[in-house]
Amino acid sequence: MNSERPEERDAPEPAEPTAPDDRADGSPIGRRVLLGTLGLGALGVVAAPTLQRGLEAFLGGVSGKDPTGLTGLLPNGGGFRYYSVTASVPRKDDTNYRLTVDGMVDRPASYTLADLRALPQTRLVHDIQCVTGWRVPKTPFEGVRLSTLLDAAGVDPSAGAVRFTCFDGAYTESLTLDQARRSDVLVALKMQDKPVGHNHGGPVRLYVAPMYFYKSAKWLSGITVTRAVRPGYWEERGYDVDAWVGRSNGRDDAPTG
Ligand SMILES: Nc1nc2c(c(=O)[nH]1)N[C@H]1C(S)=C(S)[C@@H](COP(=O)(O)O)O[C@H]1N2
Ligand SMILES: [Mo]
Repeated sequence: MNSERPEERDAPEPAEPTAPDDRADGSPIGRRVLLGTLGLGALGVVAAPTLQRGLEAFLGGVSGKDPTGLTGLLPNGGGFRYYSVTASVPRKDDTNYRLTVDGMVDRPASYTLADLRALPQTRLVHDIQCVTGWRVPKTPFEGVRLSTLLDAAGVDPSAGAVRFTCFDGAYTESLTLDQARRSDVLVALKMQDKPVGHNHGGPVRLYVAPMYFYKSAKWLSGITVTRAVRPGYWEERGYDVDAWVGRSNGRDDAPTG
């Protein structure tokens, strides 16, 4: 990962679907040419806000360049970038949100938001670190420890991992059971002391404090206990399954958090 990535900057993003690499040297022509060859250039300009994500997710997949940083669209005051590998995500709320826990467990379960709020809540404050370089210091997350849900489900002794699925229909993540049982891994209902908003993966996202932010799956809908780790969305595209901040993905200079 080089340090020239535009997602490390706070400048507003242009409305046109140029890619980070194009903006880095001030010359968007490369990506426009690529869009043209796909026959999507004009459409991309008209429908930029929605289409950009799908396009860049796709282009990121073929270009192989820091794909987790390509879909950042809306820098805000807090320094976050919103990411989604899909063009749109359904909204879920108190009426229709469910989190299922299944797989190698004795007691599969389905939690509503009210169910999750009724469980003990843990608040953590650490720095957030995206693997592409941007970082948000001291960000509070609050929710139910993943270990609480795993204990409630009764994990089969021969299980070794946990797989996470999302109601965007595309993103997946995974942890080993040892990682999943850490006290700094949450099923988060709050971020920055507010309910997790839709763009940040609400109403419920995973929060894996010691790892790069791509582990923190947004729009969490399923927790499946499995025998072994199955690489997640970005991990099938080259990122480390063990995403410890500062110890993976070729970086050893990352700040703690
Ligand atoms: N479902 C889903 N979860 C996801 C992603 C995504 O595209 N889809 N992107 C990941 C990456 S690469 C990062 S850096 C963070 C971004 O979270 P934010 O949008 O709240 O800043 O979410 C992670 N979780
Ligand atoms: Mo990321």
